[in-house]
Amino acid sequence: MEAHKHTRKTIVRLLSSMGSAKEIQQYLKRFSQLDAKRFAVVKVGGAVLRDDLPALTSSLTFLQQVGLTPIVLHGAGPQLDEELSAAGIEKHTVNGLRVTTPKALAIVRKVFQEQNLRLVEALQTMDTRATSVPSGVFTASYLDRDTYGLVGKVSSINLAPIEASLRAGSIPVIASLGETEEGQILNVNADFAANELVRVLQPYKIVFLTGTGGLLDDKGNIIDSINLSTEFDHLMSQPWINGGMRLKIEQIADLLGDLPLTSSVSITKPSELAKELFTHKGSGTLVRR
Ligand code: X2W
Repeated sequence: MEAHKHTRKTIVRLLSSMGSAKEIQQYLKRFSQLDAKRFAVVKVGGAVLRDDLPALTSSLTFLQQVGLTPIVLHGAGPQLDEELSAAGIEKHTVNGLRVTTPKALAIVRKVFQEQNLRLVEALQTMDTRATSVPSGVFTASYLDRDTYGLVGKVSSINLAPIEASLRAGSIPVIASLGETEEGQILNVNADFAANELVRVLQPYKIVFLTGTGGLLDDKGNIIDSINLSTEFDHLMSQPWINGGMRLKIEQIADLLGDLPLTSSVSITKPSELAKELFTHKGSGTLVRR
């Protein structure tokens, strides 16, 4: 691995404002010992790319400077809303998924590519190695063509571009576009794509970066942690749990069931990524089973 820009000592000093030097060192050691593929998958929502790009790029830069390379997968929901609406295409979703017509797909492809390059270029401007992987990872099949149109579900994953990027110590930045065996590009929901990638890679940390920075309780406060084995039923019976959150928790529960017990899922915001990774207390919402 190439010489790091900061020595471990400087890093520990930097981080010690967040937690004790000892715990930070423990996490650094644990993460550096993992196979690169198994460190972390970070899913970045389109809203984060829109509203919080500087914090996102500095957090990812910081990880690279301590010798860690996360795998980044991003969405582009709000950007798609905007561009499709500007093109006069009305938004229509079923079960939270965007019904995608051939005319819409052309815009979906363009927007995904633009957003992908935007993040890669923002990283490269900070001298952070990042590789654009806008397609070629997810083989997909039609989810239900009659209902959703050109929307895919992941059927297999090609790790080659991700592995090549990791070998070079470069952050793979992946868009959630899929492609059928016949070469038809399909629109894939970025959370679904992230979940499938995680199932294949079995990483230690799975982090969803969102605008809210965690799951919110009835008073709008971030829930620190959820232990699914003891709290799932209670949580699901709460009247304030809305549809989107219910779906997210169900998806995470499902995902955790397919992962080793050492893996955890958290939802936080870009500026708190290091705190989430390197401190016991973490940040945002930690979900465990
Ligand atoms: C999503 C893909 C983008 C996405 C969409 O068209 O909005 C489907 O709904 P976020 O920002 O992570 O939500 N695809 C099929 O998921 O982006």
